[in-house]
Amino acid sequence: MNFIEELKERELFYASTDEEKLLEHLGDGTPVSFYIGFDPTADSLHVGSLLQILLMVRLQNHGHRPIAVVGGGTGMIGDPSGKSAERKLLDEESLKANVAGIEKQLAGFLRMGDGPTDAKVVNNYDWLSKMGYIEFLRDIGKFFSVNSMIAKESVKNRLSNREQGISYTEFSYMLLQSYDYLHLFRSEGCTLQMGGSDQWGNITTGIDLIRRMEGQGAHGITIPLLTTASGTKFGKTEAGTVWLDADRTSPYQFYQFWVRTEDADVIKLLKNFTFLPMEEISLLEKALIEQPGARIPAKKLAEELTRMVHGEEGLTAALNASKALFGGDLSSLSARELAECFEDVPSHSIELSALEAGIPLLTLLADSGFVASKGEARRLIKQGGFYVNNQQEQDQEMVLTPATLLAGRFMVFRAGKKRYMLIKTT
Ligand code: 629
Repeated sequence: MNFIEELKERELFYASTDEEKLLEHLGDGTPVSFYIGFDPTADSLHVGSLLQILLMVRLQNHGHRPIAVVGGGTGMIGDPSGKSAERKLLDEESLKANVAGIEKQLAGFLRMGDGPTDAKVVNNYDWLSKMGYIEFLRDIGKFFSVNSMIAKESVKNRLSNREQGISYTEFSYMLLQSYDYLHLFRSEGCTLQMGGSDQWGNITTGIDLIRRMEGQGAHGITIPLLTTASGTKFGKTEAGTVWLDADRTSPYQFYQFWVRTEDADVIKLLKNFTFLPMEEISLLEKALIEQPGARIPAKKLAEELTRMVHGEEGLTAALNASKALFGGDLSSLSARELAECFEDVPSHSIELSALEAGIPLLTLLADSGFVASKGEARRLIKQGGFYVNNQQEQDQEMVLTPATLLAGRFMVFRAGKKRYMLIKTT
């Protein structure tokens, strides 16, 4: 199956330059060098950029050569594509940290090296910063017509909006991205640029520039921007963006994001984000209809992606943490995982020094408000419905000490199947 067919089958095709020529180019037996750019707006990529990284992996699997461009230069300017307001400029120090973070992540996903289909990561600051202004206006600017620039979607939207205009800086962004493509065409033999559908204007101006300066054709492919069936923004939770960096979004939170995918979205996301064969996805689609409550496809999606981004270890940690609210073993969870799992349950703080002296269980149960009185606490324990750290506690006279603490900081009370309280030490 050719690359375009594969993209279409996976609901990943939006538009391309001449499809016939493109397929001929990709199918002529020699590796094609292609690129996707990522501006360093944060020190980590997120699930939206993950789709683009996987797109590079897909084409690399077809025997082609990925070039991941980190926009150390373009990131200083700010792409107006898809943005309704002028961007805040990042200071140099954060920019530098962001470039380093993103470079590292990209290299982790792609098969890197010096072979003909091995990937490389480059930073456009390296060539854009060397370009002088006069030289740029003379040699590059001459090939751009302001008349057609103002007709591009990214600029048009901001011109028709009186409050949110567009600065000359952002207006110039498409010239820089076009120059990148020309530079990579010349220095790397790069003949294909891909991106989300918001990048169409920037990609096609680059192709025009290559045609006019080099007299040769180059290609472009865009994929759809991610949306959810319910119209919410993809890749966001109440806690904000879902990042690929484990320090920003833990493997547990990452797993939870995917496992909560709505039924209406899950099959599309399996096609978009996983490398599972289509036959397997069809079986999951069947399971969605035949066992609607079991959430088999969402679990599979979460499992595949957590493993892809955080490894087998990250997946195991996420699965263990996901069982915490269902009576699972808590002893292996980190302080962070415990805090995240029990984020939404009531909590009560105690002094570590008091715990060191020993606190009778009945006293803490009543003081924390977990039960209304010591009498109620006695009844609960006697009936066998009380758990400390998900282990049944039947001793009414038990005295709590730091030995009971999880990760040196927490205790978890539970009544019956579901009612929890997190005890924190201070
Ligand atoms: C220099 C910079 C280039 C080529 C591209 C770029 C970045 C590009 C951009 N991309 C978005 C980003 O960085 O702004 N001008 O956040 C983002 N991209 C992935 C997809 C996208 C796009 O990284 O292309 O469409 C999101 O899905 O918005 O020489």
